[in-house]
Amino acid sequence: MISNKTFTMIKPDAVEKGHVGAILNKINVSGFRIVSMKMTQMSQRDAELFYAVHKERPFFGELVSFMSRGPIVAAILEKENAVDDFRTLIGATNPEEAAEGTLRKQFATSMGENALHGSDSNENAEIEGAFHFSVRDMF
Ligand code: 3AN
Repeated sequence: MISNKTFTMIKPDAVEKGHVGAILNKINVSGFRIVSMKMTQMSQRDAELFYAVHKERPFFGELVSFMSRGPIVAAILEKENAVDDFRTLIGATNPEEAAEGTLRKQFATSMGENALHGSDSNENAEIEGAFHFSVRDMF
């Protein structure tokens, strides 16, 4: 099934560097509608829960401390084929492998500090959106 929603976070590195406006503009002009959005900071526990699927990975501790070190911008986005189209827009996890014109190519600095999150499936988009937003914050 093709879902029309995905979930993203502009990560602490991109917020710290002042890239929020440029990233949101690129998201808008790429045809995504903002359904929900907020600036927030995840606690260490929030980050552990959000990334629980990665808890056995060697970079888990680094990922949790990075994602909780400063504010993020969390958003639910709507577009036809949202999950796949947004993954294409952000580019590969490793910015060195990210295609020209992608957000990670432009704004990410490393595998860990890679500027944005994008859900990898319709099911995870739903779970991740619900982690940050209640139904009354979806427009
Ligand atoms: P993506 O975010 O592209 O779906 P995942 O799901 O493989 O990538 O990884 C989740 C997050 O974990 C990444 N966004 C990145 O911040 C971090 N991460 C992945 N691989 C590494 C790594 N080798 N070293 C440090 N952090 C990593």
